[in-house]
Amino acid sequence: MARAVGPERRLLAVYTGGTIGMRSELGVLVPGTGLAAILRTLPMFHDEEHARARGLSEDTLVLPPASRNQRILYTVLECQPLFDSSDMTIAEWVCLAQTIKRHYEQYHGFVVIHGTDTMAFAASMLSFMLENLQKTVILTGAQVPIHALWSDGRENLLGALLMAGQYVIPEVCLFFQNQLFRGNRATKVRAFLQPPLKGVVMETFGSGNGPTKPDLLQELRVATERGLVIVNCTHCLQGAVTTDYAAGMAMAGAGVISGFDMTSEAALAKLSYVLGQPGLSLDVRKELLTKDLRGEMTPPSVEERRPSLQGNTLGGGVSWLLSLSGSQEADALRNALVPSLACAAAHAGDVEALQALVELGSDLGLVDFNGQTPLHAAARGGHTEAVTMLLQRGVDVNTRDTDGFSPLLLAVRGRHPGVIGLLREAGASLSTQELEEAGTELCRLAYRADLEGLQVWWQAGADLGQPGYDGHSALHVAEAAGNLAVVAFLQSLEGAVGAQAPCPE
Ligand code: ASN
Repeated sequence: MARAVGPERRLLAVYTGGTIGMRSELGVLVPGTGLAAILRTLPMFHDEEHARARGLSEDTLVLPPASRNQRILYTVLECQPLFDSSDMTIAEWVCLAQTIKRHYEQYHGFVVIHGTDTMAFAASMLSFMLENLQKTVILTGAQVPIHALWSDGRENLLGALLMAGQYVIPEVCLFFQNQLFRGNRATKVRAFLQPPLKGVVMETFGSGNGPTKPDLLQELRVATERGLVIVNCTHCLQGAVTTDYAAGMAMAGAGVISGFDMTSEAALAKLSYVLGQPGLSLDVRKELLTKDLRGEMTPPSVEERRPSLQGNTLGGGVSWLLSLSGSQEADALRNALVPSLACAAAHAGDVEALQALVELGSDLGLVDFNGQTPLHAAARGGHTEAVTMLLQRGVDVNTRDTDGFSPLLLAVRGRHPGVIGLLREAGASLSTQELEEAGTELCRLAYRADLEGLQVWWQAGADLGQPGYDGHSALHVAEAAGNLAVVAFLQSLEGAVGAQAPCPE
């Protein structure tokens, strides 16, 4: 990937349809024409003054300056007909590839505006069809129409235009939610696992094995850390979910609960039953799911239960460290390994392992390769006992990792109110950078009526009136989306917008 040079970069934006340009007709969303006309009215997509001064043709739009010496000009080519991408087939993607080929010489790069349902298929197809590609091709789209008050479409399309305009990436890429993916390495999973979903039954292969793609496992991990309960059932008619394979172990490592030999039907009923029980903690619910309640499953006997790999590795690692003799080399090795081991122990909530490290004379305030202390790891994992222990040992509550994130921010992301409370009492506060970046996230939560998500930000001391990237506040977004509970919550905060959770004494 190289930075593109030259004062003007010309892009072709091929608009194939998708939610980004859809309109509501008789209560359903249908592909909408005239995307270029909408973009022309949005200052973030068109600098009319510059276009006039430069005498640009009617069909050419120009972005406001993103860098001092370069302008990105683009033309929207609207396909006919426009598609909901679930109606697109190989024939349409061949047509799309031909369109890019026809205009290849005229433009520096290409943005394909596409529905999200089959965007990953389209990107994969194009990556094979566009042979010897020397220019950037980026697909993007949205979950919400671009003309709505809050829409991810504006961020996505602007990001795609900027990436395609400013960089030469001779590949088919996909840009979504601030991330650039290789086109044939993307999968649509995002709406999946998001609130208000509380539980999921997953059907996997063989003895509970699934793909071990790091991005998929990361999505699962983030969801389970946020409190989503995921039960893993095999789609095979016989046998049970085990951790015999690395692929199965990866699922367990991501916090997915084994459904052993339960049928998916029983798992769904049990999950609904357990989640519906009032007043239970998340841990108790998870525990119930692994127990045989009505003869629905055969949990392994105690002897069969193997300690988790994490436990083994940690326990083994710590005792091995303890056994190292005091030579200079051994000490150096120990010092190098301690921060990572301590973070792993903290992430697993393994207070005993942390204690063993302390007895070894280790400093639990040291940072690992990501600049994280064990407090980051324990906060992210939601382990109040480990957090308490680390705070008592004087680990700095406001250390920022290499991304600038504090333990408090990780606890907010993981939605761990208990940990947030402890960190705030110990004097943790979100940095200006963390607070500024919260605005867009708050709007997203308000749009999704995710009250719990907003509450943890408030508990962490964020200003819930912080505007998102387009200047709207969470309250505006909640009002426009008709999310009354969120509106009531935001208004109930002292002074409505702008209120902050009091910092504990
Ligand atoms: N059904 C839409 C499509 O794929 C979904 C979207 O774009 N978000 O065209």
